[in-house]
Amino acid sequence: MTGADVIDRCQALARMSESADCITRTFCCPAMHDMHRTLRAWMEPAGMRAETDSAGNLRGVYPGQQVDGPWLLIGSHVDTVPDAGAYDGVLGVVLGIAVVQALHGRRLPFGIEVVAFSEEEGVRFGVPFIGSRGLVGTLDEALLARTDAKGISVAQALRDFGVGEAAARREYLGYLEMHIEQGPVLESLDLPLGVVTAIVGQTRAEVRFRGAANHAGTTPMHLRRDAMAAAARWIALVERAARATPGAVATVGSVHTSPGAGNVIAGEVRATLDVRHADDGVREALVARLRSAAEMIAVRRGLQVEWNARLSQAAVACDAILTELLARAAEACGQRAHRLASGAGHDAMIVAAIAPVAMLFLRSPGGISHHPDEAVNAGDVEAALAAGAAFLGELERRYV
Ligand code: HGY
Ligand code: MN
Ligand code: MN
Repeated sequence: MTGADVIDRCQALARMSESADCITRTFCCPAMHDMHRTLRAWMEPAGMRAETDSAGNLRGVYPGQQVDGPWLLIGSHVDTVPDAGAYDGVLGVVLGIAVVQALHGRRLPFGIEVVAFSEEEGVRFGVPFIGSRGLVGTLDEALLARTDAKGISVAQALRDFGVGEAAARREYLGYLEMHIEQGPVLESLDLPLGVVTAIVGQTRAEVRFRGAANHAGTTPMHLRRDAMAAAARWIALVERAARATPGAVATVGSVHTSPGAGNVIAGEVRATLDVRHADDGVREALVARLRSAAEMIAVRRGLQVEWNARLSQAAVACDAILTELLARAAEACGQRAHRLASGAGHDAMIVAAIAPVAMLFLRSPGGISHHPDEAVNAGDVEAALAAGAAFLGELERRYV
């Protein structure tokens, strides 16, 4: 396959959406059925047996030379944020299939499993990594019981989707995730590829400010308990505190207000919080500060605040040996393997609990991601494909 073929496949998958006018594909949505059907139709001619596991992940199994040999896991996620681009996650799955297809049926000393993780973004249930948690065995009862905005639980969503059995437990020698960088670093260096050294840690939470809804015309300013005004004050403070913490990023990306009318004081505001830093201690200290700031603002204004933790994911280092092999593979294909950390979260963070992980980044034109203008260059995809194939060669030399 060429780089352009891979891009065409990503574009074909982008048409599978919950929305008619943009790309939105959340966990177990109907469009995910089309997605699986299409991925299966690509996996099977490449020599893979495709199966859906109990967490809704599609797994393409390409056995190795020995029945009981180790496995290399390659993949990424196929869910998206709302109004997404065509490449975040999907590209890594399509590239994984292409790398296997390029073997033309040749068996390696290890099997390969290409995985399309069902959920990574945390959009539908507020908690990310449902797919990779399923694969590593940490999709627990509490997470299965979590409900979406319509009151449907994760377990029910999986039942409604019609998932398969728990997949056979495999021993993985490693996990390779190929992903767009989603930032400007590689483009600024004029480099097609990069090798990830570590993925920063992240905290996600939902913060609820509860005040009192009342008439916007008759309630004097000093007698209000305005949840919106409190939330606004806190959001401004989130930005200030993150700016004052070198290396930190903090985002309030979504706010729901109720009752939500122009002439009613907001009685309740639910805000999301996403905080990231390479140093877990710094991240935790910043989150603690933001939490006490929310409490102070609420107390001063006679409101209640509720802090619902959604995720506290430690920073994860990529495996030194696999990363070195990946860099060597990229260099053997004539690329400079620039090392960089990932500010975005990836399934590799979760898979790292059961296997050494390595990540290859592809340059993101304009540094744009989580946006419909997300793009990738055909030449860079071709370079990634070559590096992926060379990585299999590096592993093969180690495992014979
Ligand atoms: O939010 C993230 O970092 C990733 O894109 N899911
Ligand atoms: Mn993403
Ligand atoms: Mn992603």
